[in-house]
Amino acid sequence: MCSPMRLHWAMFAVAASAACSAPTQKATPPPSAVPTPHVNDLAPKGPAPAGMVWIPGGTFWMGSEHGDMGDARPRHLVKVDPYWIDATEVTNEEFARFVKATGYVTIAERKPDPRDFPGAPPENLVPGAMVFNPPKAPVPLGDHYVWWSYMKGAHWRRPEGPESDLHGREKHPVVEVAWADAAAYAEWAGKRLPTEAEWEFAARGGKDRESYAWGNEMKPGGKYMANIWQGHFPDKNTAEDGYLATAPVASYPAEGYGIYDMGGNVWEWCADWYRADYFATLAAQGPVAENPQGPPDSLDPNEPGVKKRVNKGGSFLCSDQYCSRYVLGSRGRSDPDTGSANVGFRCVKSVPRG
Ligand SMILES: [Ca+2]
Ligand SMILES: [Cu+2]
Repeated sequence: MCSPMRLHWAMFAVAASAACSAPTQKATPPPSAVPTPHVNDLAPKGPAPAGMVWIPGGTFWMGSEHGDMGDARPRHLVKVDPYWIDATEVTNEEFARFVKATGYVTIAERKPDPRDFPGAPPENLVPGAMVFNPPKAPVPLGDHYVWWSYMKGAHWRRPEGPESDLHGREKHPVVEVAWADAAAYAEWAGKRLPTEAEWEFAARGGKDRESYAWGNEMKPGGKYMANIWQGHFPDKNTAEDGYLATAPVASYPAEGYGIYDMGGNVWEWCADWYRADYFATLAAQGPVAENPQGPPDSLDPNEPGVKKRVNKGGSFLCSDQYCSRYVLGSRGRSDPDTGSANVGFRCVKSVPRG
């Protein structure tokens, strides 16, 4: 746990990323033993659960060699079993149904327990979440607290704080949810959070090592394919793609498997703990990692004191100037106890074996 006034947003601190030096040693098996990436030729046994899409599973190259994203290296082969995945991010109206049915109170709405934050001044122990608070002029990109702040009274129903509401945003992705809130929703829905491998396999849409969920071209035909950031980050958002902040889910074309918003809009919580060296560990263990569930613990070398969960997909704040995490295979991470204005989730469902 961490102090609510000292929240951890290293996933935005890419410019200062010392995490990008993961070891890249890799056991090289003889060529004949290297499995071929493929998508299973497997049809579902029953009808699709409402709002979900069939992912047949298979073997794929996971990770990215893009830029300085050291934690996304090396590319390594991963095998995943079939599953169902939500076609869209979980929306505000869907999350509202869960809250209404269960009376669930999200972490951002709960008063922090002083025992979890020894030494924190009492005035800081107030419920809240992280909001994006852009500066009026260009700023150095080394300190993300310049544009992120902890807002008292911000939570999923009031994403920008007490004065805000969800009017007109029923079909936008729910945000300001902590990891446990997302997991509680998933359990209620008879689903679960995806592993990082399942998330990335689905985002790749059956294609091999493409750059984006929609292909290799950033703007095919000059059109934006995802809700990301245009303009000078973080002071000038031109919203050339139509949206300043979140967009209603499925506002952009469907990607490979018929799912939406796997690049941009909001980051999505995955089940896995985050370790910067996890891909290197898997690559060193053998030619194919089978259904990886994430490391048993977390280590972000930038913030070793904070255990983090994996986020995937980037958000409406991602741009090529700062954090181009809409690139397939890239990784984000954040403190699971904290909600943020640009982090949501979607769920998956396992397929019974046999
Ligand atoms: Ca945008
Ligand atoms: Cu980003």
